[in-house]
Amino acid sequence: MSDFRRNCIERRLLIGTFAAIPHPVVIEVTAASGVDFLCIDWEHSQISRERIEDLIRAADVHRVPAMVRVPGHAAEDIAAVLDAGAAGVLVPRVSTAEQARAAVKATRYPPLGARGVGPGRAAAYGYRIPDYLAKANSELVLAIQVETAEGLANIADIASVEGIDLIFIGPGDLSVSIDAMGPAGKEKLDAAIQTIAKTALSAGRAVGIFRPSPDDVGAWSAAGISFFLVASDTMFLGASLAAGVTEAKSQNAISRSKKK
Ligand code: 3PY
Ligand code: MG
Repeated sequence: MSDFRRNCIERRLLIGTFAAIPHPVVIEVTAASGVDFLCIDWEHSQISRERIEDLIRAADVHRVPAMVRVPGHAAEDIAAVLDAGAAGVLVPRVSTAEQARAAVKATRYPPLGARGVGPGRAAAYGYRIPDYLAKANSELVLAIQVETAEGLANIADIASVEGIDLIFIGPGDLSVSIDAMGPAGKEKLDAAIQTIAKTALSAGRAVGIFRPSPDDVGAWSAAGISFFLVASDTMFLGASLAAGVTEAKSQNAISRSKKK
């Protein structure tokens, strides 16, 4: 089993971030930051299928596991990123046990699933297909996102699907779906997150969540959540730029309103 999958399953604290900028330099900078893993976001960015392979390659240079959030449930997309060498997949908007079973089928080789065999990068372009087939099912992480009212209602059935490693909570979509947006919806949203986490943990699944900042990672880890995707490369870049510019402006002795 890969260290990444073992750490996920054994619920060790894992801190990662989303990669939304389609350039290998950004992946290398992110990988060198100390993250435990990163997740290339094909759902909510303009990263192309071809570019994903180069981004995974850049993460591999630093030996940082790179998983990919696929745009939807298509088996072809899951196969494409795994063939490119992704360490796992994150499948968004899983709302039923049937959808969870389809994700398992697309991710795992027989007898667990029905993934097709191909000479992609993951199998050393065909040189090591038997080696890859022997280890893929035990090495690849399958995380599914529960982030809809329907998914919340079906969480017990979803979490019981064999072959799923991790239930990942998407608080943004969940808040919209259950009508719990903004400060007014915080209590309702937190209760829904707790329900998903508790149910998934008692079904033996690890639990992950997206947080826009690291501020409450400690609080959510106390609820048994072990896998965190904290913000994204674009969000960290924006926050860091804004803080730097604000600081530089605050130090400037020249008044902006001074007349010529
Ligand atoms: C959400 O919050 O909806 C997400 O998908 C976060 O990754
Ligand atoms: Mg979402």
